Amino acid sequence: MRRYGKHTDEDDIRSRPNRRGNRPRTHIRPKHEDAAGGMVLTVDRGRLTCLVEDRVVMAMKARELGRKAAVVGDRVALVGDLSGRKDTLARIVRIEERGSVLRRTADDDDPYERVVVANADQLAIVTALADPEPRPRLIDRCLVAAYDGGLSPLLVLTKSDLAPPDELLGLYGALDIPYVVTNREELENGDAADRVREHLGGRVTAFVGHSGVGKTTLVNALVPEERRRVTGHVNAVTGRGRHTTTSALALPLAKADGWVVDTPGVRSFGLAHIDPSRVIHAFPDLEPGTEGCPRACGHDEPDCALDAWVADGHADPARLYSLRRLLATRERTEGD
Ligand SMILES: Nc1nc2c(ncn2[C@@H]2O[C@H](COP(=O)(O)OP(=O)(O)OP(=O)(O)O)[C@@H](O)[C@H]2O)c(=O)[nH]1
Ligand SMILES: [Mg+2]
Ligand SMILES: [Zn+2]
Repeated sequence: MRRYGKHTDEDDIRSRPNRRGNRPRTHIRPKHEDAAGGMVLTVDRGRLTCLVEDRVVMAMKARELGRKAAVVGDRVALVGDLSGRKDTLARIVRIEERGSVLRRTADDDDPYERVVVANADQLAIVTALADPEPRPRLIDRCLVAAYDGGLSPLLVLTKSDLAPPDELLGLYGALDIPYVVTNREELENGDAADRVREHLGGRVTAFVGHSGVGKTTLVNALVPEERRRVTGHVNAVTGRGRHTTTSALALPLAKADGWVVDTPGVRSFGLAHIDPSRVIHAFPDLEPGTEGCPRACGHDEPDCALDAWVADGHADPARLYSLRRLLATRERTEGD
């Protein structure tokens, strides 16, 4: 598939040359032979910061795109001033088809779906081992969203200098999800970035998790100079004056070997858009146990086969508890 190629519309014979202020009078779209390919790095109200080749270019969406929104991670076609010089503004004339979409709702009963990031291949679920306390509930929800959106999960457990990872690894170790454990010292000597980087090559990885778990700290360790280059400031993470991230930001890894996307901390990861019958796919340790379930089992009924499966020692009871809690919250909010 051509992602960055030049683009010609076939139905634009009557449109005029695309001079400033000289728009075609019909619905016919102007020709964008000069369009260049770019990646949306961050969005601030109507302003989109894009990377075009190696230039950081500010852009706005062309009116012809209508209501379709470009989001972080989108591959777009741009025309106009692509110099990247101060006070220039390019136009986004096309949003390429998305390879994946990570969505969430604020809560399970919130009908408003937001796209967190487009085209991500991997979801790094960042959880601090302490400060803030780990909450498996959010991990489970992120796993559901990842599997549903076509992203593969990576578990990143931070702050092992404050608490040991054993309990969480006990819960998620059986899932065959790749994981990395990091701490303060390894952040400082570069080991944390190195170990995380082993999982990032050639992919677009979105970092999600509660506020304060260390997403930005880790992203900054992975791409030390990129944030400043793209946003013009460092967003210094210092003890008391900590900056909480307010919008998603995609940054290229060195040698064009993939991308990392820092995202704002979430309180919950609403799954209103996901069919409850798909939730079980995020519990691969339990899924084989559903073979003995009655048809259309909701997995919280008396004849659900999962109780026996867990009682026989095939999976951790805490995981069945997690599944049922997740299904129950989903159901309750759907009912009202
Ligand atoms: N002790 C310890 N502190 C850490 C570690 N990683 C990050 N921190 C600290 O945790 C605090 C929060 O880090 P951030 O990187 O801002 O967290 P975040 O996930 O980006 O938070 P939001 O942007 O609000 O979502 C900072 O004070 C970091 O210095 C770690 O491994 N160990
Ligand atoms: Mg942050
Ligand atoms: Zn069942």
